[in-house]
Amino acid sequence: MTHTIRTDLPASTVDPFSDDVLEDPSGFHAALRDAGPVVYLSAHGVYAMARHEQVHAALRDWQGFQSGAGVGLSNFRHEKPWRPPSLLLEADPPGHDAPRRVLSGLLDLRALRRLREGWRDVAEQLVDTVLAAGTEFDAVPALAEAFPLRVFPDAVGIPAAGRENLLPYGSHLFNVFGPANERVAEGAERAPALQAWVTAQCQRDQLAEGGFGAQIWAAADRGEITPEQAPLVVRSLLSAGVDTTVQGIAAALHAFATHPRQWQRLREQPGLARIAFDEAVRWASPVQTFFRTATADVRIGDVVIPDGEKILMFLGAANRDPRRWSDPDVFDLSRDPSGHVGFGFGLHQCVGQHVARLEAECLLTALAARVRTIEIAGPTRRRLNNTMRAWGALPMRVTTA
Ligand code: OVM
Repeated sequence: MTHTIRTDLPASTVDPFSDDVLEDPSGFHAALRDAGPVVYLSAHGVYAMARHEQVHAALRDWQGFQSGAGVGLSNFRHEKPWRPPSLLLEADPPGHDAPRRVLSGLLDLRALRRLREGWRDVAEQLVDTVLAAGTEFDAVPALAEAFPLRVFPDAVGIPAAGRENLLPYGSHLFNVFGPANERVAEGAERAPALQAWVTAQCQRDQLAEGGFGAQIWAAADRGEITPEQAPLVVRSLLSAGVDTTVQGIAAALHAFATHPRQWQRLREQPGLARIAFDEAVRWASPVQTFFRTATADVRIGDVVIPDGEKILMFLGAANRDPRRWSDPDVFDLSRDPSGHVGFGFGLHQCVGQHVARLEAECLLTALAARVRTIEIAGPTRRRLNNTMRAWGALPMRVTTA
């Protein structure tokens, strides 16, 4: 691949999607932030923002930095998308707005109240079962995967069969936002079957009465979206709602296992569970990056980003920018994490964030009532992904209360 060479702005030759960077991006993130407000990434011929101020401002400016040309490296102005684009994530107003309105209505705090009690019971049961089996376990499958997979697909209303496809589907989907590297190649073989399975779950006759899926179809009956849009809106739930919450919860568990005093604070004050989850999302940024595309020549300081160029937004770097946060690398329940960009910001800010917070709150509260101490019990392992900062294994040892 050849790209225009820009010599008039700070540049980096580092590939943000290489194994080394994904394993531990902190040094690269610091270098990007320090290089300037906009940095050219010659490995992919794209621009980058890693400081909180610029990332926040660009995410807010949906007119200047569009999503409709794709939020991955692939530019839909020139390349055919690998799947029909998301009506929310990969869309701009006005088309974006009706699907967004339907989902925000279904997933707002009030609408989720009916789920709280049941999810709390499931969390308590799950934690009791895990603890009954022993005080050493891998928290990724035992808790971080088990809890969302137990509550969320039921809430959407998809059939039980085939749910084991959700995580492999998500893993590939989040890889494909990056370059066509070996991670994408490894997932390519299974991708068509996973895609077909997900598409089939989005049809009206598959979706249980009362679930989010059926409610999306009901919104189509009321004319709020078209019947053609309904399955794609359901698909957004299945795409954005599983890996993200799994890895958000994994991040919170890892944070507490490595910050024992913060765990004690949560135990003393379980009402901190929601703040704790947002602080974990700031601290770990499970969704690390998304691209935008410049809709005109845009000037940032002395740099002009030309129309049509891709800009990589480093959410994880912005969330640890010392220009914005004091002691950014410290996981601290007494900080106010609001303003973090771990859920994005602006028009596209995570429409499922209340679902994610409710899941995390239920699980953390159930754990805090039963577990006195948590520590890492063996070698942890990352699951490298082009978009997500994910855990593959988190061996933990707990003592019970
Ligand atoms: C979607 C979608 C897919 C992946 C992530 C996401 C974080 C949305 O299909 O709408 O948001």
